[in-house]
Amino acid sequence: MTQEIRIPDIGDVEEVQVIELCVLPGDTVGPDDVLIVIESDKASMEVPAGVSGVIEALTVVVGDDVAEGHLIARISSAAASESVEPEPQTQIGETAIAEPPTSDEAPADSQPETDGGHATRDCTRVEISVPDIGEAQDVAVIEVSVSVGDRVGADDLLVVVESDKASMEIPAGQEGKIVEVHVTEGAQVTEGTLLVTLEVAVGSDSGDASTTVDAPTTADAPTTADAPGTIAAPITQGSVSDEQELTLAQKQRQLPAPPVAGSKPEPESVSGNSGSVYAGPAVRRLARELGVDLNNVQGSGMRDRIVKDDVKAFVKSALQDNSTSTLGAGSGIPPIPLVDFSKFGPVEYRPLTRVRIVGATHLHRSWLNIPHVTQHDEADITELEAFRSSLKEEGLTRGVKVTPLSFIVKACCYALKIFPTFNASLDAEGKNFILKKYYHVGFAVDTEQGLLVPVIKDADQLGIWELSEEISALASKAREQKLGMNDMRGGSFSISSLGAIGGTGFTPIINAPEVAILGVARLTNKPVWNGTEFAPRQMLPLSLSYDHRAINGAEAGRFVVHLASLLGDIRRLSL
Ligand code: CAO
Repeated sequence: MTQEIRIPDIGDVEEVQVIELCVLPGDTVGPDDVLIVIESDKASMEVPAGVSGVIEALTVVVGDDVAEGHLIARISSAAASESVEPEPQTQIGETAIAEPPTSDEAPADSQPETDGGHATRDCTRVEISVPDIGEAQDVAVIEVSVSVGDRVGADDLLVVVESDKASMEIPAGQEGKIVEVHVTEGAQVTEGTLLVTLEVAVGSDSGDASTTVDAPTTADAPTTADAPGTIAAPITQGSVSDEQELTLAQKQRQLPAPPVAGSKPEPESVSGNSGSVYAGPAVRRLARELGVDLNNVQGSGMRDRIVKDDVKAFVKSALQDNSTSTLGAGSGIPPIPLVDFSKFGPVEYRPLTRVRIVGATHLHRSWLNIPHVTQHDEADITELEAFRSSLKEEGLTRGVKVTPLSFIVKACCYALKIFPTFNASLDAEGKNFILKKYYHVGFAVDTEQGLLVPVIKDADQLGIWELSEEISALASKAREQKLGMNDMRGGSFSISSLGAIGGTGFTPIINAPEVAILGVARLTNKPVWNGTEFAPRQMLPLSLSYDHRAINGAEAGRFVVHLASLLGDIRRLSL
């Protein structure tokens, strides 16, 4: 028989939009399986099938505007029925468009046709009571995990009870909908005390031998018209002493012994972590699924027992912490705690410029992704400086200032040709070098807005005058905020020169995805032993940071020694 599934009562809202299709034609669905998700400007709702069967056709697509009664799907089902309006399920944390119908106002086809208040045409009510609890006379209800209207699966926890020796979880044992909850937390109960009334589809496994699991049609279904099925709920038990003979209708899982009043619960292993936690199997299962270490969760139940809501609140709070902290989180990196500095003295908030924010992200990414090592050395540039001085006059005529940087760029290009893996990137899998056959050298410029790295294209093909002009032009453009994206793209190696400022060495951060960067510190006059005597030499500190995944220390050492030798004898730059 084909059943037509329509949009249910959506309250005051006239039209909602289909935002998700959760099934495809040919899919087999159960009553609780969601067919589509609809959304108004206030809430989203899941629309379940309401019946079991196979999807014949979906009659909506994502983006459709639909109203109450609109046909969603046709389901071929063994159960005889006419058009079905499934009960909407409101998503967690969102406002309902329409209140979900209570058991008394459920849609026509799922509404029990009462006979004596309990029997239905295709549903029946099952009373779930405290099962055999052995010798324990009275046990306390320490957790009620369901409310009226909740849909539960067979494994879903209804109630947790606790004696002075053990705690027991009482699951539903079958799929259905909670229509009455008869106990509250703290209540004393004993074997046979009525806990919950569940409405279950006839044909589902009620635990009653007269109910047939595979009998979906009304005609085949056994009638339970005169009395509600009453079953003792299956339980999962805690560390019950041997003399307690508990009847366990279903699977048994170990619970920690409940704490003696005022004492801590027994330690229990959670996901391989030892810890003293007081929580039942369902909570532990949820914690395992979400990767939560229960040792970190504060229980809000009786005697600090951890309940499901505590685990959910813990996850929510952890997610919020990660998304609000700008100081680093995620990837298992503990975030730096935010401190209210105004408690210690006056403070001022000054926003970072966009250049700084973008730069910070880039630097952070590189630092976190690349194992950096820095190799330090010194180049004797006494002869280079003498030559540079000799160019000063000509430079004035040309209107170009030649600084050590132009020679350093030139020397780097030479060294990169000898050591091609420094003018490279690693591929995504880290299994190949991508060797670049061009030499585009970026250099850091300190601007008011922050650090910018313009790129000298084909630096290897430029002479010292041209390099000096290019450096000066790009640095001016950077300081005037006139650099275009093209001026900063395509670098294959970078240089950061702090020589004009000072310092004896530093660790520059690699300009990823490049694999190396040269830091240059301030030139100093030093006495250097020449084999016979100490002579004053102009020594330039070099600091090469390299990606240790791509470059070995020995290679880095050779690169820097070679670079220093080129700078030490610039005649070699013409070879
Ligand atoms: N040792 C000693 N003096 C040096 C030197 C060094 N290593 N490098 C440059 N100088 C001298 C220059 O010769 C020049 O002296 P004169 O005016 O007497 O000729 C003076 O310092 C100023 O040079 P400059 O800064 O104008 O030119 P530059 O080519 O050396 O540098 C630039 C250009 C754009 C790189 C530089 O101005 C700059 O912005 N540097 C900062 C880079 C930076 O912030 N790096 C850190 C990034 S990572 O955190």
